[in-house]
Amino acid sequence: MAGITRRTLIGAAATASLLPRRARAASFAYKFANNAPVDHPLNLRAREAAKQIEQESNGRLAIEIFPDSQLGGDTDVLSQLRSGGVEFFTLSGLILATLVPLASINGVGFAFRGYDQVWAAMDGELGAFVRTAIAKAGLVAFERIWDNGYRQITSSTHPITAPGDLKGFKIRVPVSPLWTSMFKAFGASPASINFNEVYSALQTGVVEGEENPLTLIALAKLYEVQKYCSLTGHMWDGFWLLANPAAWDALPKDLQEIAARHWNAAALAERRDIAQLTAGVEGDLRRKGMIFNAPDADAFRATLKNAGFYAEWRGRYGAEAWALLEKYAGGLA
Ligand code: X2X
Repeated sequence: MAGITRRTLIGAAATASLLPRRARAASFAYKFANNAPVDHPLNLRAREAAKQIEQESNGRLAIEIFPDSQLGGDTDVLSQLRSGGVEFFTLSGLILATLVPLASINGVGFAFRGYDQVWAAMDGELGAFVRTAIAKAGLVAFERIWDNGYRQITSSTHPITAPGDLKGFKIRVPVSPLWTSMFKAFGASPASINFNEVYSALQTGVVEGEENPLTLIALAKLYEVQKYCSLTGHMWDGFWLLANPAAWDALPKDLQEIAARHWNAAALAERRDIAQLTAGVEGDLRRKGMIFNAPDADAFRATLKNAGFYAEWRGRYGAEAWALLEKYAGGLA
């Protein structure tokens, strides 16, 4: 009965004897954790979907959203999800890769040339291949991945205009082997830090820079502690919505259908929101004082190739997975 709260059980026990047998449908109160700011589209759409799920299920499935890493940093919440302390969690595939190595494949540097390739791959065979690996590791992943975005590098010390500017650069990266490997290939000094500690790590100068989509640089107010924004677009990152398998299996089929339908629709709506926000956010960040530059991606791709980065990761993911990536992104190594 993982995931059913004490409150629900006590409530159910108190009323069960008063109700005819048929009406004694179980009700479920589940938690949904994420690292995004309260006003990020992920949270707007998750709240909206949770409301619809509760209404359509006549209150049998109530989902409380915990935004902004309220339940802990990502690697900690991943443990809570696995143990059943949290029932739903959106997590970057690259961080999920600490458990499911294949899940970082969409983040291979400079692979996807645009959103057409991203959604074709993630809604197509590459995404299906990753979800199979996630299922084998014992977690439930919903079909539609949510958008985080193309990632850009910010810095308090200097803009990144060419690969050489990354040499010795103290950059925060999320906790993920692929991120660390990529920035090491550029000669940078990456430090693995969960998102809930990024603002203070930048503020206190523990690191000089970080990288994130423009929407998060704006919504998490990273512009307050960063000066430069270099539009490297060095990888695309998305959030898999995951469920604890025991909590998911405890739901009757009709509740599973309702939840899956609304979660997947919310992911598609969130993708549109991010596209809209991203279109206007650079202007907002400039007005807040950030200095932008747009370096040439080809030079970065060539540096990774020469460092053996693509060959190494092809070996780690395996030929089959790599062929699926290249099917959508084009030849890499
Ligand atoms: O930790 C980050 O930088 C974030 C919020 O983009 C991810 O979830 C990977």
